[in-house]
Amino acid sequence: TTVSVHGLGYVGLPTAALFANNGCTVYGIDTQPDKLETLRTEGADFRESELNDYVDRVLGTDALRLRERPVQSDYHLVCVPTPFDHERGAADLSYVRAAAEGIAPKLRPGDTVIVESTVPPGTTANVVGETLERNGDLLRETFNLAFCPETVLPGSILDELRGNDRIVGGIDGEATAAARDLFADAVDGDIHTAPDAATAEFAKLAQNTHRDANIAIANELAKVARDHGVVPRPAFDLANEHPRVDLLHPGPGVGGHCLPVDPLYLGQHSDHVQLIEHARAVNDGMVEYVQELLGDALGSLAGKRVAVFGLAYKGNVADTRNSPARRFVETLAEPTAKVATDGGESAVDVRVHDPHVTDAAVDLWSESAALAGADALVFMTDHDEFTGLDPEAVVERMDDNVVVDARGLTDESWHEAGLDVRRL
Ligand code: SAJ
Repeated sequence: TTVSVHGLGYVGLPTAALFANNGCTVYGIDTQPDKLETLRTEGADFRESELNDYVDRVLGTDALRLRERPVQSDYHLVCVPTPFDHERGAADLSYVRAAAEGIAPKLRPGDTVIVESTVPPGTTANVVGETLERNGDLLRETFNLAFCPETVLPGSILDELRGNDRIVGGIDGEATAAARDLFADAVDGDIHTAPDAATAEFAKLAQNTHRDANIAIANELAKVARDHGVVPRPAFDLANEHPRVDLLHPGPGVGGHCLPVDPLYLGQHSDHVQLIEHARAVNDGMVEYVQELLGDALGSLAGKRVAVFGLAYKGNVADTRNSPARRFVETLAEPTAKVATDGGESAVDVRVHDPHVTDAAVDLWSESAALAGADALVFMTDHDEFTGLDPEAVVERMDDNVVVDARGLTDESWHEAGLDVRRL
């Protein structure tokens, strides 16, 4: 079986390796020559070493060949980005269209095109189907077209890629069966067939919307708990003792490139997204709430030095896309965050420390330099490194003693060390 994977990002490249490691001949296609060159010379560069080995094992061999342009294949998998265009309030499908335009002239009767990129319901049948038909010689009935969403969790991509169940939905029964055959051979999870492509597209968006809304209820309950003088997390643990209750973790908001945008795709052709939109707003508002906690604890932010621990969007990853921590740092550093004092304006001195992030546009400090002389320490990401911190050593380095813990990393010992901890 020959498989072309279009788009070699964090989903496409591991997916290409999956099929190459399972006996298929795979063409990894990416329109960026630089990316291909880097892959050829340096190999995979994920933060998951097992995944790098898994990719590197087949990269550059006959099993996984890198190409800049589409080639003929039994299967074409589309794994390109579909960012949300906030100005238009719609998904940007230009990369999906471009991939389909490239595939169309190579398509033979009986070949199968599978979309993996997250898209608004209807995109596979309409946008991709029409683009393939318009740019090639084949009628829709002669090739197979299906949607099969990726569900890998950044941080455990390899395990999830091989182990997760998959949903497949074709534009007809034949397409569903063809897509099912491909994945059934390669993954350990079950394959669930959807009645059509739009249902599969919807199911993917429903998964991330469900998670986003559940984090929103956790965040709202955490704020309400604090209003009642109740510390949220112990209260949540108790509530979760009930067999049908499963509150998620409150935090400084929801980042990454999936949860903050996927729910918005559902609003593209529907006027019934009230709770979904509100959940988004609650999660986005958490950055401001953490700032309020900090302001309340310090009195005034003017001229204060604040150590921010964590810039990544979640624990143990290096990714800062849509990160609440990044937004928090940017707003603290903004001129509006400067508070007028007698001598004029005095900015907040923000020192960010993140042991995972390397390529940030934000200046990064070592742990000890960030803490030195700090008035406050704010935990914005739940990296493992932070749970091991010794509160005695922290209080020693700091000037003042304020800790805002937006991730539930501190326990009683932080209070006992003399720190004024504000916990979300
Ligand atoms: N978060 C909380 N509280 C929680 C859980 C998460 O505040 O209890 C925050 C995280 O800190 C982070 C954000 O939510 O900022 C998202 O993190 P995540 O680990 O929930 O999810 P992602 O965005 O890394 O990956 C999600 C996953 N979707 C689901 O779990 C339903 C993953 O399986 C998908 O493949 C991925 O989106 C995707 O590509 O769509």
